[in-house]
Amino acid sequence: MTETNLSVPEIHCDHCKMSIEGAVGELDGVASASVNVEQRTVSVAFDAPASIEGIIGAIEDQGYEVPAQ
Ligand SMILES: [Cu+2]
Repeated sequence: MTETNLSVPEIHCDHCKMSIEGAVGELDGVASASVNVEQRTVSVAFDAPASIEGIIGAIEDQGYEVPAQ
């Protein structure tokens, strides 16, 4: 299991939290996805076939920019 903590500065409310947790959480291989609104971070635990790139893509598909970490 890989755990990552991504900084997503555009996160600002519970809607962001629901959108991102929903999109990342449904990816194959993702065990858990948790947004911290105050810290503007997304914590993800995953195994293959999920990947960092795929997780970032899912967040971007929800309309959030994910800066280089
Ligand atoms: Cu929001």
